[in-house]
Amino acid sequence: MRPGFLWGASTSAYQVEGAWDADGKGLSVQDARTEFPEGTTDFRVASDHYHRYAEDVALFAELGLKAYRFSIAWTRIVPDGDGEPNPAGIDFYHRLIDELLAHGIEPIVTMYHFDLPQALQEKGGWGSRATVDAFVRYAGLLFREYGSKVRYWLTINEQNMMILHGTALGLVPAGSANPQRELYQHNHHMLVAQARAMALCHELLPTARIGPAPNIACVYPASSAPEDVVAAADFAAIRNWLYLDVAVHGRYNPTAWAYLAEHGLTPQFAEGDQAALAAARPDFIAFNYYASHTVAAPSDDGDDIGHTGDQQIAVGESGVYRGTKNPHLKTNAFGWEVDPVGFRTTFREIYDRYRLPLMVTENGLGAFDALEDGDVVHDQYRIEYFSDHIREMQHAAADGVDIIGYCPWSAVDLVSTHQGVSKRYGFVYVDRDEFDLRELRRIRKDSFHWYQQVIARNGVL
Ligand code: BGP
Repeated sequence: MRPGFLWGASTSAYQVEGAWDADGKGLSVQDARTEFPEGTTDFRVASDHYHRYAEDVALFAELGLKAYRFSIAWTRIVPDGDGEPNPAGIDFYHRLIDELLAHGIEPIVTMYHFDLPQALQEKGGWGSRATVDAFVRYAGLLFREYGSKVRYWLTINEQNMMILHGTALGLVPAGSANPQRELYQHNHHMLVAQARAMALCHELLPTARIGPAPNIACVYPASSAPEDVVAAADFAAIRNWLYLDVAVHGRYNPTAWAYLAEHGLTPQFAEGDQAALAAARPDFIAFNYYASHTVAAPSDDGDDIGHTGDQQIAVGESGVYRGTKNPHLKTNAFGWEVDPVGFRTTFREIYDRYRLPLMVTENGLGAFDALEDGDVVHDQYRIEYFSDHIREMQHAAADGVDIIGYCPWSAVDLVSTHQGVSKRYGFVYVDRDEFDLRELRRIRKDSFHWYQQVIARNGVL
């Protein structure tokens, strides 16, 4: 890759830090969760990165990371989301950032990764415009505190997943009368919050770079039948472009807007929203990529909840599109379709549409890793996954796409959003299972040694 390429790795606060109530931290919606899809999931201790960050950063330095993408827990900085800041929480991220910089690792900061302050959630969450103002104030605080040290900012992680799977990710309480309608209003508020935060970043930190971080998937039509092709384009507009069109161009994607209008889901604009959306433009686009989706035209029987390409959540919407299995792709241990060539296509599609530099903020393989005698983890499957994806990323760069960084998921084992601690992603193994924390020892996996070589050779596989 080009000189200065940001070879990195990613985590998020609530999945890695633990210390859920330490040093004045407030409760987030993740801490307040009582039900988990796959049984007990422990975000309270997680990988205890909060207390072990120095040890972890030393491992990242040994790995050779040029960048580390992590999120700041809003509730460490402002425990109730919009009141008094918490000096101890602010200090933690200063220490983490200083440690990274001391090792020559560029910090890439996500401002919000699924962990809305519970106090804001109780006042209506993203359904309330007060949350927009709270986010912008929180953003200002981050820019003022860390702006002299942090060059790369990400606004909101996977906003599209929060909307598309809103009840699962806890945005809208189960039992709401019209969750979809509420979610698209939440979405609009997040888009406005993001635009205002980007504008504020540019005002306060003229040399910083800021961008959105959605999950973007390659979408295939199930066949060359024209109806399938239209359904795939509709799904891509609803899943991908709705979010990026607003972030980049300040206006909704017309296909997605037509879908919202047809289903009675269009959000209410308040005075000033359109101007706020139009006034901000990102400096780059970050995206998370795990899998592709294959989509067919809706069926006549109205049963369109079909197959899922990833996230364990069915894809399909009656009368709009139906998810199908892609016969050309293999699946991982959790049923996610693995599609490295789709990664190349996704780079090209995003770059063609927006002509902004691209950064990958997540890409990775969840697996049941086994710790063997002698403290080794032979995760050859992960090495293959990453080589295939890095190779395709290099093809995309050769195709002319401007790519500035690659931060796979995850730097170190952490708690999976949907599937607890048995599903692992890290280059570093954390010795614990669901109920037994052991000593949370860190063990370098085979993929650690492999990625170390890849970085040292600037991507030569
Ligand atoms: C993304 C999230 C991450 C991470 C990843 C893997 O959607 O941004 O937080 O969890 O997916 O998902 P999972 O943990 O469910 O396998």
